[in-house]
Amino acid sequence: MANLPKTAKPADNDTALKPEVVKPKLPPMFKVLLLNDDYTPMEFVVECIERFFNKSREQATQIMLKVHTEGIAVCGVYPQDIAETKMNQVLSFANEQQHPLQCAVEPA
Ligand code: TYC
Repeated sequence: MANLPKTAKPADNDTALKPEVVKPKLPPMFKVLLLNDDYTPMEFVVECIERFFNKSREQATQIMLKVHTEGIAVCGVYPQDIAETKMNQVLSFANEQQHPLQCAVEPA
């Protein structure tokens, strides 16, 4: 800057050379929740969590017990389309087996 002649326009050069900052935009995330009820067997809930949320039997059991004792728990957090697909998979599977298990999606 100090050696530029008075007539030079350093701002033009600065703009041309400025490196572009690329900020990856992450999608909004959604929680998939399981709700407690008095009728769905614990084993069936564990099976759902293992199958649709890719959890180990131990993780699935902990999540099921959280729902059972606290009324609700998060099974996973995903972009909206994936969260809704998982919710629908749980609801279809529960319906097929005639269990009243409820599942919901909400913004994380
Ligand atoms: N409360 C159920 C029972 O005692 C078990 C259960 C757990 C049901 C989690 C739903 O999302 C649920 N059989």
